Amino acid sequence: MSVIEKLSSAEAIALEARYGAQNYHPLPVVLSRGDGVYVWDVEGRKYYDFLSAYSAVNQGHCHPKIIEALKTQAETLTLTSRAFYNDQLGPYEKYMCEYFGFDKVLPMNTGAEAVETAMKLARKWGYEKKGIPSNKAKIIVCQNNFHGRTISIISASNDPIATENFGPFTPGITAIRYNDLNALREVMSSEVAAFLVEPIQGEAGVYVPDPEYLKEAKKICAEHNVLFIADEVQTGIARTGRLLASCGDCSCEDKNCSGVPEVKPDILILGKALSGGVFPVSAVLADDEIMEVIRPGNHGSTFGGNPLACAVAVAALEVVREEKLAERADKLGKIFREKMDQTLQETNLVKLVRGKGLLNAIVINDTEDSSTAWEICLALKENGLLAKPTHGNIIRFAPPLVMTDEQLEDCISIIRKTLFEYEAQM
Ligand code: IF1
Repeated sequence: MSVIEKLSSAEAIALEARYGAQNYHPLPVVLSRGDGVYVWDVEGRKYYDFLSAYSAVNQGHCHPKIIEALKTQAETLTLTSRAFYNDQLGPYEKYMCEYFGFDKVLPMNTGAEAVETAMKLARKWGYEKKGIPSNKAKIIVCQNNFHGRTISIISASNDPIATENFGPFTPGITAIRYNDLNALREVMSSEVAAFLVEPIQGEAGVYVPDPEYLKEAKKICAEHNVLFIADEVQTGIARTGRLLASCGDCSCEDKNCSGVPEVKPDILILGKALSGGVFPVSAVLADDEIMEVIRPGNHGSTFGGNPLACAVAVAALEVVREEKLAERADKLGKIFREKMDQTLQETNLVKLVRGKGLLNAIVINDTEDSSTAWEICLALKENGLLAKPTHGNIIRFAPPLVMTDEQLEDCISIIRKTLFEYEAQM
């Protein structure tokens, strides 16, 4: 008999409280099944998933094509380590490079690992190609960023909850204001190796920069021989209505285009939806001139580039193309923001709606330390839709991109109804 028996929600929550490190404060819902845009709790209640595991499940829960690839590869070969070649990695790397328009890919597992990889790559490039004096390389980041949880990455964070009592921190990181080109110009120097940026700041509350920001930032970096690194772990892979969010600053109209001629990052970081949320798969892409500084022994990971991950990622990327998910996200996102803008006129509860594609947020008309957004999320859950507040007064809305027009209409009705009911009982 399995050690894990069928539990009630209350029992499952009690077990996590008793035996799990308390590093999260989840919404009180215990999920046991997912299919497309839906998830079910252990009592059998059905919900729309409006978080998609923080944009990892862009292709929808348990997508049959991705699960089929997982099953087939799992029965064949799962892990070899990079001490030996495997027959999935080469074809995967070719597919990735052609798909995103880069010479080379470095496979890793989690988003944070891929960000770390990009930072190491940028530093090494800085010393060996740019000629930065030993141990002087600087990486520029933006205030209110979120790039992950390792010590070096939190060294770039200004969020006290993420950083307090985790020092000492990694040196060589300077934070400037996001969406501020002058700040970027001012910080440029012969010791700067790279500028690391989220094309849309996710954790900060889905903060969309001015049009042309990325394009201009890339230009400034190029003028100073500084690498432009796009962290598209959350924004990438069709979420924002383009294959990559950096494409949004480009004049090309092809939503599935991966050439990114004007704002092609020097280093591209991907994770999350690269596997459709099936398995931790992340990647760092760059052209030869940069990636060639990495030599055997410089970097690696036991699981990075494992055959199971490769097979799953190829299937996940095929789904994005076959089901035109970038176009769906673009179309549904426009409908969503239009309906939410209209809702804004009808209630005082919502101050602002912002986002791109299906990465959106509403700002609740209350302070950051209020419980209003949390209570609205509890009410949304009661009405069959799961979303999570961020920064106290912001609610992020990021459903799977496989949603139909009718399902989106249904979700908009649930959100409107919940907001109006909540306001009425205030
Ligand atoms: C958690 C937020 C989302 C990311 C970007 C790297 C990573 C992430 C741009 C690291 C991860 C997560 C992790 C998740 C919460 C979350 C998040 F609320 F913090 F901002 F998505 F919206 N770069 N984002 O957004 O990737 O190592 O986690 O695979 O629970 O901490 P990872």
